[in-house]
Amino acid sequence: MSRITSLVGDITKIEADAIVNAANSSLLGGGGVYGAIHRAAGQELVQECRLLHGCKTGQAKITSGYRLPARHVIHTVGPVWRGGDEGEPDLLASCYETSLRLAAEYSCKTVAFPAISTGIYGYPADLAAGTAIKAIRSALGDLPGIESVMLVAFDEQAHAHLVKALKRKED
Ligand code: AR6
Repeated sequence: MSRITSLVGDITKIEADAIVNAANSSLLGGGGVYGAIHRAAGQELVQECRLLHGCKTGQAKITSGYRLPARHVIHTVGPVWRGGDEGEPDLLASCYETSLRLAAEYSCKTVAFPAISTGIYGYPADLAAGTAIKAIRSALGDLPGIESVMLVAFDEQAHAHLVKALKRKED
């Protein structure tokens, strides 16, 4: 069975060893999935984020999950979509890869991702789904400790892009 699955839902409700947050490089403040995760986790999450001194685009940092059902939050910074010729696919792939490597370092077996960069940062959802799945497949090749990666779409339309990309053969 594939270690990668997709579902429609609210990532703040997912019981995984780690959920991934789509943050900005300050790791402090924002709407979208960031706002939802911080509201659900409580004030302590932003306090820990202040100690991290930001994060570069394409990189990831980890904190505790506080009041979330998830044990950890991995904060990654996706690229802003500028048309696709400014390194966006590599940076987006790097978000997924570095998040999974960090999860494995912290012995996480189950990890849930939102569709990074596809909201406020404007990355087209179909392209983002393909890049995400390719990067996850590649990273899982040498991360045997990660048993399950859940891709959490916020609505049916976003989910359809994931389903389509998951059906595609490894490319
Ligand atoms: N569960 C799952 N997915 C969600 C949820 C949720 N509760 N809420 C939103 N989404 P965005 P970005 C989806 O804008 O594009 C922040 O303010 C949403 O529908 O949250 O990476 C940061 O601070 C979309 O598909 O993240 C940055 O400034 C996806 O999550 C900036 O936004 C990502 O949308 C990052 O922008």
